[in-house]
Amino acid sequence: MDHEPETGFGRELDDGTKVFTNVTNEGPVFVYVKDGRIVRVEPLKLSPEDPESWTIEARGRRFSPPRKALVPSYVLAERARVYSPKRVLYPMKRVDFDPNKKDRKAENRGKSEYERITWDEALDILEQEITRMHKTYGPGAIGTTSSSHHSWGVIGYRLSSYFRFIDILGVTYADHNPDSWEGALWGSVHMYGFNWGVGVPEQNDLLTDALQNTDMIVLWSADPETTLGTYAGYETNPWRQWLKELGVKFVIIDPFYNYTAVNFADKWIAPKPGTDTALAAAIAYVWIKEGTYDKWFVENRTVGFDKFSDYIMGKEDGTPKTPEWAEKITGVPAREIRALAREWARKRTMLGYGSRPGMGSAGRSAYGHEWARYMVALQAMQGVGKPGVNWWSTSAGSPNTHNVPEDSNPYGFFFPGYGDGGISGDTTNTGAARILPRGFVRIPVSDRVNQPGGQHVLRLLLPEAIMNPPVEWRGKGFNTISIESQFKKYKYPEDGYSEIRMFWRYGAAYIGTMTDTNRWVRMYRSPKLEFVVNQNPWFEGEAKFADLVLPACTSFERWDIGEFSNISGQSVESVQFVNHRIIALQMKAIEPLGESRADYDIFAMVAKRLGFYEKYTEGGMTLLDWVRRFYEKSDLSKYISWEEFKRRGYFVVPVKKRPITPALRWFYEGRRRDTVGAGPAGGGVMGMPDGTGLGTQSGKIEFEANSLKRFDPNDPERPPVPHYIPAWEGPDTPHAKKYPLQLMSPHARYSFHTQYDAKDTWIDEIPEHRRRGPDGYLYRVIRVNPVDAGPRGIKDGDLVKVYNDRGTVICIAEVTERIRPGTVHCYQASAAYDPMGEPGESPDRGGVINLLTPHRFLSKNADGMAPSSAMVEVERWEGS
Ligand SMILES: Nc1nc2c(c(=O)[nH]1)N[C@H]1C(S)=C(S)[C@@H](COP(=O)(O)OP(=O)(O)OC[C@H]3O[C@@H](n4cnc5c(=O)[nH]c(N)nc54)[C@H](O)[C@@H]3O)O[C@H]1N2
Ligand SMILES: Nc1nc2c(c(=O)[nH]1)N[C@H]1C(S)=C(S)[C@@H](COP(=O)(O)OP(=O)(O)OC[C@H]3O[C@@H](n4cnc5c(=O)[nH]c(N)nc54)[C@H](O)[C@@H]3O)O[C@H]1N2
Ligand SMILES: [Mo]
Repeated sequence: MDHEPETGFGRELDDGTKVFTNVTNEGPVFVYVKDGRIVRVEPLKLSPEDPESWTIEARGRRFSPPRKALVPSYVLAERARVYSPKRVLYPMKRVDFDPNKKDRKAENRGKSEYERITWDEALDILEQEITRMHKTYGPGAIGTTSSSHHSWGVIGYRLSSYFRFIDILGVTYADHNPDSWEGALWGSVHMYGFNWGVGVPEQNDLLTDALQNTDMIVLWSADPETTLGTYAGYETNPWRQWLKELGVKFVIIDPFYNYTAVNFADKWIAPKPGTDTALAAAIAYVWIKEGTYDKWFVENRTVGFDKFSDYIMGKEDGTPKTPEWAEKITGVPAREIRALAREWARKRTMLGYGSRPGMGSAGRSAYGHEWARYMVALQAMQGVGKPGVNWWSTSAGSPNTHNVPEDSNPYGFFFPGYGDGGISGDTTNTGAARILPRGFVRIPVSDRVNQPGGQHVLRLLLPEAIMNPPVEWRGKGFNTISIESQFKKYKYPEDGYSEIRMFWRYGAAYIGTMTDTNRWVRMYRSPKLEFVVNQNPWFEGEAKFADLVLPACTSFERWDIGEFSNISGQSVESVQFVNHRIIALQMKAIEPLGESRADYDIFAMVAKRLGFYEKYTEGGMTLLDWVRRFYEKSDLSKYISWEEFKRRGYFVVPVKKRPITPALRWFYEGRRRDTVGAGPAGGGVMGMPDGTGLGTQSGKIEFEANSLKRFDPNDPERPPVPHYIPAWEGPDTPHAKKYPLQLMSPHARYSFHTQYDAKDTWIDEIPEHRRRGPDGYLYRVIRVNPVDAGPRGIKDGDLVKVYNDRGTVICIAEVTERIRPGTVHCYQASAAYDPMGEPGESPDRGGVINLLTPHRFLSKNADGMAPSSAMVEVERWEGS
């Protein structure tokens, strides 16, 4: 669809170079375009005309942030990524896929070549197959899912254009597991509520609180220097510098000497992966034994402590959880555990578990919910909410204005985040309820209902659902509607629904990002999938298993609008992960490369063939029309004219001086909630209807969880009181005989999942990301301790075979003491699945470490992913 010939966007330099604005997953940028080509992408810098930055006064100093967007390294590779030789430039068809033959030669998926076809031919195939699905099988036959992530922009985001399309089309959606927060959602919420925030506790004003009051920060399975506040770029790096300058002590608990440790650690503690719960239990033991926990808080703000204490002190099972007990399990010396416990109790300490509290690889592991509950328990024992004491990972809580409408809160300024669902208006799967009444989207509710949507499936089970149905699981998607919603059982296929026969994959990352992913390869090659479509900007990963590949353009080739780091939806405080609230036009800087198209335009073309173009486009709205609507309906239009916004390309929300309301201070002091955030009744009310208390049954922190007691008081895998339970795959299970090394696969420093990996850009030449093997191929790096490398004859730079029963991956070894002995470390999310023989059965040299992770769930009734519990063996590989 052509956009209006509206002009006046961006500015022009003397030499004719145009400067446009855009927003990436990790921050806003200026885009320089000359002769129709992007020549440079640089971080957006504020000008003196932009509003003043905030200042925090603490301990005799004043702190103010740098006046530019601090984007991470990989954002600087955007230009290279747009022009990557891996781009899909035309619609492509697998050569041996014939839509007019019954035999689709599914077994050739992943092996066959592709041929260029026209958009008309592609649309013919889509129209024929979608119609055939509806007519032959009825509702449910079209399966689809997006990745957890996408490219930035509220109009183009996966919850927006894509959801609008599939909701009208009617599909079987593969729901997302709460990948980022498995531990928190299946664990922490049973102790402190915050289910509406996917288990992440509120973070309001904790930067101010920490600068003023905190003495020590414990980062537990958290590396904010690498994983940021998820979408906040390097905005918080100066915060850690300030804390350091003030003399705040940093303790890092991580089997890997992570980048935050490199920059800031005063103390590094390296437990064996998966044993953190035992370490935490021993800390609790020291506090109880020595009487150094906050007794007043435990008495007045928590329930069930007696039972918890019985477990810790050994009354329940005869085993006191002493530091000596924990030393045997964790490998951390008892004296270090005692020293940490004592210092923690003595000092005002922040605990960051995960790069935002609730995240962290340790929660994506066997019984990861128990670890997450201990993270809640420890701070509950130290009086969470009092000055300087909270759950905080140094990645959230700046003094920015709240993301709530100005007319509902004098300190608010509302601009939608992707979590509000953009143009989808989908109130089931997004936070659209927040924006619908404001007229951002106008189609009536009845049209937004995903017609066959009674059937859905958990994406983690998709391979089994396709190849070996039926399947059953607990919880639908993020399950945030109530604490109990995760207990509900679902099945696929639903009674009377068709199984999935066609799969429309929006994105191409899952072989790199899901677990035990040779399963995904086998699924794609099953004849039960009669037709597979992939829609992605690059030809990589799953795209190579599709019958039809649709070329999506990047967000530099289409219109959009977005705010730095603003998630909104379940996380209205996400605007406090950054230093300035920057809302920018995401300008179409260049024409889409080749015949690639904006996703919205692709969906509109298909909708036209199927007869719902008017409905999908709300009567012919272009992307730029939608952008303009979002400008008008948000608070933006109250502050800056369209003409000026077009010219400047961005707007910085002025900071309003407002009272500081640190997270959970109200809870500590027993007041009504005064923090702004999501939650029942949209902000004022937390757990109890009168606005006091947390979202648990008692309104207090529950050491013994009422919800779990009601569900199954005898569940040995997730008992009402949290326990240390040895992992189902670890150094003490039979797996270790054949595969003695623990594999860690956390989030990559130099890519956002698959999104900057293996695109033939300079990112792949960063030696901590990929390294060139003797054959010139760029392999992913696996870190091996000298203690493990030596006996295996592995030297730095050797190619190695990493394997277990699930698969084999060829990597390049980095021999380093940054990883504890017995453990190897390779970042997850390779974009390049590159099997050396039969797909799904042969060694992969693309570096897809998730071929090796287990698909078993956290525990019996907690159906989340646990990639962190994997055992492997590593040996030298001579290259055949
Ligand atoms: N081993 C291990 N595995 C993990 C984790 C771990 O810690 N360890 N972490 C888990 C977590 S927390 C997450 S969030 C997931 C992430 O897993 P994913 O969300 O699957 O990862 P991404 O690479 O971000 O996937 C985004 C996809 O969208 C595509 N895309 C981007 N922009 C556009 C666009 O404009 N149009 C179209 N059509 N496509 C686009 C990209 O090309 C890419 O294929 O991984 C999980 N997997
Ligand atoms: N650069 C970059 N930033 C990102 C992302 C990305 O892909 N790249 N992804 C974003 C997303 S979607 C998310 S959900 C967040 C994730 O943010 P997090 O969940 O916090 O990140 P992870 O890398 O999974 O884990 C953090 C740390 O846990 C450590 N760890 C692993 N296993 C264990 C263990 O058993 N015990 C202990 N104590 N530590 C352990 C790892 O070494 C790592 O340093 O990051 C976001 N930010
Ligand atoms: Mo995530």
